[in-house]
Amino acid sequence: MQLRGARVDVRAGEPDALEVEWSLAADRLSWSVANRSDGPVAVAAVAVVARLDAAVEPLRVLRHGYQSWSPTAVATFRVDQDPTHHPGVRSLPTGMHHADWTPAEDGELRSELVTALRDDTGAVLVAGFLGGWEHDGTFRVRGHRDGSDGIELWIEAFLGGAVLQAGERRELHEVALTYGDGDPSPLLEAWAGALGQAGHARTTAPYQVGWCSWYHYFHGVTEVDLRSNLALAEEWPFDVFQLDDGFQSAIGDWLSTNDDFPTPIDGLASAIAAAGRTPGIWIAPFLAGADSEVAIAHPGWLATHLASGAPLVGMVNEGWGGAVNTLDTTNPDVLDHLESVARTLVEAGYPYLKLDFTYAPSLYGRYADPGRTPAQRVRAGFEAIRRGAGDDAFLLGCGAPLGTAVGMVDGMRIGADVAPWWHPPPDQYRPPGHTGGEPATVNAWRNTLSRSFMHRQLWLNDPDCLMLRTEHTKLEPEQMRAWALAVGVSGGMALVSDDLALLGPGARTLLDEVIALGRESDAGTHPPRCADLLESDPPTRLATAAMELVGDPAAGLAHVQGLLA
Ligand code: 9PG
Repeated sequence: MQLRGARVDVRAGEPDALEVEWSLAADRLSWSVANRSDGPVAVAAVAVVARLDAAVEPLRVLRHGYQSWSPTAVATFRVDQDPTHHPGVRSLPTGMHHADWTPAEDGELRSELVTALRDDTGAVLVAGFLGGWEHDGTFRVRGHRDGSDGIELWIEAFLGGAVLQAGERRELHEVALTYGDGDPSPLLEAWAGALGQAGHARTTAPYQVGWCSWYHYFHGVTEVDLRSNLALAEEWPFDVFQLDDGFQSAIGDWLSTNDDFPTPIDGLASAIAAAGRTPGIWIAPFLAGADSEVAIAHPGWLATHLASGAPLVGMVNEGWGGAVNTLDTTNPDVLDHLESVARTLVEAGYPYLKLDFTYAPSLYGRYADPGRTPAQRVRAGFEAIRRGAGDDAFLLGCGAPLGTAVGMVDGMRIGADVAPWWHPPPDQYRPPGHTGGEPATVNAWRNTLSRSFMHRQLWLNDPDCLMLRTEHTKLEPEQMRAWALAVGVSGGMALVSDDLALLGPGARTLLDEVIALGRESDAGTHPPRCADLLESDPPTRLATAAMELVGDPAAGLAHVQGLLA
């Protein structure tokens, strides 16, 4: 497989006003875009269209998802479709899973930030952007426009309509190209290492063991629940004790609690610290409900819909009473506010912050500074939070466009939410065309295996929580165990999310097993590798030097073989 530069494609208000300088070497694309006109130009995307010569089909393509929850797995060119190529697709629920939420072309496959291609001879190409904070990067595999049966690889810098002023030139993130044979894992690791180096990735936090309130109590959590689990935690090896969604007085008002939490946030942190645990707390920093004090006091802080001028919806969530809006992270006052919220939370006693729904400012809309790309808007929010939280805080990204957060977060959710079921039940909401991003343990399994190469190259992978209970769950005991083993072998963060009162000695033994597997994997010289990454969706295998997880994700069964089994 060889890549030859062919041409440039620009999507912009005035494409002829733009000059793209590019050089495509064997191992790297370097490029920039400039506005050569005497007026502003809005730029949607700039692409170098390369020919993929001598690829023997069928061509396998790793479709890497845009944000934490977006499914990442193999697809076959000319067989599979992009999920947006589906009737009934609506913008928000599917748009949150791509940089560019306009539907893909018929037959095109796309991958965000990085991709791995393997042809029928076993030849492998891994292509990955070496940055994700100035703009997003998307790979599109397409047939030739001329109707010949060749293949094009579009390497696209997505600027999302950012306005370039007259004469303005922007460097675009370089793209690394590497070639191999068979298993793409070493190349993916090397790319992640190079991106991590370019972005000063935070990869040295200790292995994390903890408790999280979400996957048993969900929105209904109360202070009584928090304190009763804290009282039972003495027997458990948790460091962090993290309160999730449900404590806040409103989405956007993170410093005040609701009626189910009579104690203010600093008092809750003191209670956790007094029990010898590190207090952690969840926020969705870039969202604000219409009923929040922040939105009422500062209506001008919200991003807006381009057409209607109404506040820009960032999420629709039944547990929050419906739609909530998006803060404008190009407004300096908003950034000051975010910095202050983070500082206040750390000062209140929370050195661990889970930052959720952070894709929101990437959404298409009107923002105070039209010159910022979607990636820059998200990045600015992360930077403000890091400024406020300080260098020592552990920040966990969630719902995050992955490339925007390198160097900002210590941990990153790399898959969909687990749930107390393996496959999504038939009545669970699934965005049309988009399966694999909705809460279900099989969806967490998929990305835990397929994104394993990021662990300790870009951050600590957070595969999502363990659920060890055998009541109040639709997970079969074997499924609960299969997921726990995957978390262990991944080497990623190990957080329990049960009412501890439901757990007996068996759960404790399993957690100890997970931690032993996890510490062994986490100490390896390279991240665990997924042998069937380009063969199976979901993948079934994940190996370190010492052990291998072998699973049947259709059934939710797994075992570990090797030294520690
Ligand atoms: C709290 C939860 C937990 C969880 C997060 C996130 O696509 N969705 O509709 C969707 C909703 C919620 C969600 C993920 C996806 O969960 O991942 O750990 O913190 O928020 O509300």
